[in-house]
Amino acid sequence: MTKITNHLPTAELQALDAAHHMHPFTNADVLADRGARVITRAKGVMLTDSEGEEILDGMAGLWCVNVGYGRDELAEVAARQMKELAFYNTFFMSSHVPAIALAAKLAELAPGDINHVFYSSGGSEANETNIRMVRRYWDQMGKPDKHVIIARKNAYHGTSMGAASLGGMAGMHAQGGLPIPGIVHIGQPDWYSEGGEMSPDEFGLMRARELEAKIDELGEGKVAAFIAEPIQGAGGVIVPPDSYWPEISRICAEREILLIADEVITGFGRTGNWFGSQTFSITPDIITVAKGMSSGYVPIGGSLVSDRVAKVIGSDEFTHGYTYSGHPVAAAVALENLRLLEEEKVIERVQSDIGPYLAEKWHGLADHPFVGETKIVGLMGSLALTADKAGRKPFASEAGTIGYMVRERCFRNNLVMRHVGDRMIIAPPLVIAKSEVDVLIERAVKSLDEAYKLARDEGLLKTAD
Ligand code: PXG
Repeated sequence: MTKITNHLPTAELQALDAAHHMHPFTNADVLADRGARVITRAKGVMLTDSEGEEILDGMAGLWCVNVGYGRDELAEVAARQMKELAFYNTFFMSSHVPAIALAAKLAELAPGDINHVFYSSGGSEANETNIRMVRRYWDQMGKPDKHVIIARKNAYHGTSMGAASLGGMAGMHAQGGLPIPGIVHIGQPDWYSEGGEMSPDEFGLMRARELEAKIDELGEGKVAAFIAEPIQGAGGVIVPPDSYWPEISRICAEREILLIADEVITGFGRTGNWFGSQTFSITPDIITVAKGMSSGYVPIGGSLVSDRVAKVIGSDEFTHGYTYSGHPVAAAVALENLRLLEEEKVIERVQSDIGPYLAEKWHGLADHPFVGETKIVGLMGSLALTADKAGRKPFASEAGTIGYMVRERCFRNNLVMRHVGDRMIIAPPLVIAKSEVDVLIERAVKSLDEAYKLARDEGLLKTAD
């Protein structure tokens, strides 16, 4: 066992945590009963907990630690920037060097005519900006009726009022009176669960054409924008069929609506390019970014905006902004993170080396009796658990029961692999080594084997009919 830093015993930490700390998306009573796993430090792709256990982080924190943990370069830049200029705002005709330098770098990296950034502290805030920005854009264009935003079921765009409304998670809409007015949802391109007898491409076209039908139903004069993640992340790493994005692009080109690509997860190398929009040949007007922008070392996000939209928005005062828009420490760390991604050729490696290496092993899991489908793009992958490989039918048990069983086994086997319903998902740091990929797969197989036996013994290997 490795030496652990001096801190309270785990049980005491867990008791204080349960007594005072309200966790996101957590039933506090269950947490109090089981106790949180307390992570104390991390290096590369490995986490260490308060018991000294070493855990392979197959989720890069929360889809964000792209350059891996423990990078001195980022810590040093943060310390330097705090000493030089810890904070200044970007309101009232002020600016500062880190915000300026990062904006210029983002403009260089972003695709097409996307050359502007409106900063936030994370993805939810950036999507709040987007809602106000696209509505304001059409107001300024003399079309104040174009305010409706079309989003998708099972999308995740954050948890603030607007962002959670854009999201298509029923459980979130059920809390807090959501969605807010002017946001509507169409179906998601999840062929495995919803494609029935259609081929993936037929289904992809069908789901894309729901956008066209929705625009017609509402009237083009009412629709401001369509928002979508290139690959749904929190929804279960749903990779759309090949036919989907080209058809969405056709519809967006033919209709007068803005396209917002939410790249909070797919940005900064996750799919093997700087942006998922490049991987799928999407031409958005706005890109939502956060997470990998700073590799999660500091909170920062933003809306990357096209020349066309920025010109209109900039022609009058946009009454919007956050105290921490372009925070100097966050901006300096993000800039250094982008330097690391670029100079160490991390993204090229995802595309042509570690990505294909992981993909081959990941697809190998399709032979496991528990696995119905494997999907992976760059370093984000998912697998569908099943008791019926050919029929793609869901389990008879409540959705997520089996996924949770596998996740529990992973937890015990020191692998962070998440479940979304009965899909398992991974998104490791982009710097993961081949030997670490081997460990990830080994622990995943062990966990699948154990959970499969457990499910069989408990009579849970049954499909719903
Ligand atoms: N858009 C997308 C596509 C996201 O994945 C957000 C916006 C919101 O970002 P902030 O920084 O406000 O959290 C996200 C965040 C999960 C999980 O369970 C995913 C996210 C956040 C928390 C949990 O997979 N994604």
